Amino acid sequence: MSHSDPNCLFCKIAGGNIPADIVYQDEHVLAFRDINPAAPEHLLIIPRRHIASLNELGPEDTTVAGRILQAAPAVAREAGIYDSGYRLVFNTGPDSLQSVFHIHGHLVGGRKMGWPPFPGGAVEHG
Ligand code: DGP
Repeated sequence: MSHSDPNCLFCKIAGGNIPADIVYQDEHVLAFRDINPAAPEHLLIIPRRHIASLNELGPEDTTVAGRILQAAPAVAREAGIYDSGYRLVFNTGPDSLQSVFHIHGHLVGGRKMGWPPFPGGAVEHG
């Protein structure tokens, strides 16, 4: 399987074919500012390799999955929220409203957040 999908927006950003405000990059991952920020600081951390979602992570992706997590503190430092705190969210599948099918961790911070993270807070089944 190819490591890049020519139709994937985030593969195009990783390949330098679409501009982005990149704040961190290394051999395995890059991080750039979300075009539609949901918090004062909102970065997306993506693997260079095309993986559609957490549901498609395979055993061969163990290293890159770890690299995404390991990049988070460095990205938070670049964004100035290493000490104040941040949250890392991976929307996966329809209920989460995932809209770009190339794994990305939303690293958000720069303000006090609520928990639970969804409006209402109550657990509703069905
Ligand atoms: P999700 O809904 O979890 O799949 O998040 C996708 C995010 O990607 C969303 O917050 C907006 C962001 N986004 C979409 N298109 C672009 C783009 O072209 N550039 C940047 N920087 N962010 C984008």
